[in-house]
Amino acid sequence: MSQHVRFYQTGSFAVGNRLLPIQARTVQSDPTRSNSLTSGHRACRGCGEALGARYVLDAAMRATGGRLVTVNATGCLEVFSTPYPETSWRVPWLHSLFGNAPAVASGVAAALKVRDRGDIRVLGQGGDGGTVDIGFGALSGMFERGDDVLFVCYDNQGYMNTGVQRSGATPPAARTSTTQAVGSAPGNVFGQGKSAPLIAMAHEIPYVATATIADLHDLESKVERAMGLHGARYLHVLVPCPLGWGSEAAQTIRVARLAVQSGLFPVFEAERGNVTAVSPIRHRVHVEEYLRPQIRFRHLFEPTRRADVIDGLQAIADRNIRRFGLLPGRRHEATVCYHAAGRQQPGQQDRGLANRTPGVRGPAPAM
Ligand SMILES: Cc1ncc(C[n+]2csc(CCOP(=O)(O)OP(=O)(O)O)c2C)c(N)n1
Ligand code: SF4
Repeated sequence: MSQHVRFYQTGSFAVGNRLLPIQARTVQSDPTRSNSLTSGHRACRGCGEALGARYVLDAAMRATGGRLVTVNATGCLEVFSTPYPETSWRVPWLHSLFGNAPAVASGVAAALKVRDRGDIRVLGQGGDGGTVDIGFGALSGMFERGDDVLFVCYDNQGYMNTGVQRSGATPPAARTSTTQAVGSAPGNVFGQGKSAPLIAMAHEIPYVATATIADLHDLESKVERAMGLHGARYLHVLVPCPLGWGSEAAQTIRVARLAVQSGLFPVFEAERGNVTAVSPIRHRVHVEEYLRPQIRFRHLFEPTRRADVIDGLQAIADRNIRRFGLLPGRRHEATVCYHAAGRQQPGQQDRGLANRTPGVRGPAPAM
């Protein structure tokens, strides 16, 4: 007798792997996966970047049948994984400088093309300092030329490897070693910095996406999707850093999820400058729930609660929610964005990746 099984999803809303058909299971559940970033590295406990990189690289390896070269900017990921003469990488891996990983990745792709080895794919990777700030010109050039590279930014919202300095991806009010919690507007200033995903979209490249380590199914499928395309592609992954954020090592996934649920980190996909899919917020939280577990925001609660600053951050979250249409059933500010005149491509539909709604478009939000 057949029995109807109901799933009651909680927490991450992720259905366990064993309940999914084989083709829908995660790469990490496959015992024959490449194991690209293996044990023995020296990342901090609970490092979101190590987790994100492992999922990204194994997914890319599966998507390319193991024909992959990766280029790595200087930063935590490079430093903790390759203390010479040791390495945790089990893929062809090049260390570039802090600021030139996109250019080196472009060069590798060009060299492979010249040698008629276009079957070997290229993935560049770096932290937000290397990507959003110092490597940004090289990244923009890579986008502009349409080089056949997927560039992945592991966004821990600071220059963590050298002592938690502010980057262009550090959120307002966050304390870093260069934005101290002092004065009437403590921490990083409001209104500065930039959204690399939105700037990537402005280049109208084939694929731009954001993801977090709170939804690893989604992260893997975005990597697979990106590797199924050619040309310049960009993936921006939020990876909490227990050391720099002052969050518990055991809370890394939860903190990443709260960033999404609060609206502070919108998760979406875009093709040729149009947002084509978003991950809706199913359980909305006030930004305070995201801020509280992190010491970098402690000055907003002690010695007195800074309602004005918290409200400012909530306004950013609300703006993201509105503009990306992150709450299912709510109307969003639908507009078409990021088209140079005459170059508009039709928006494309969601291709069935988990947890997303298709066709939401909006102008530049604060991320
Ligand atoms: C031109 C140059 N300036 C500064 C440095 C020192 N440096 C190495 S890694 C790093 C910060 C890396 O930050 P990010 O890219 O965000 O990666 P994370 O360590 O946070 O993962 C800095 C400033 C360098 N190697 N080269
Ligand atoms: S400082 Fe942050 S990003 Fe670097 S290894 Fe530690 S937890 Fe990971």
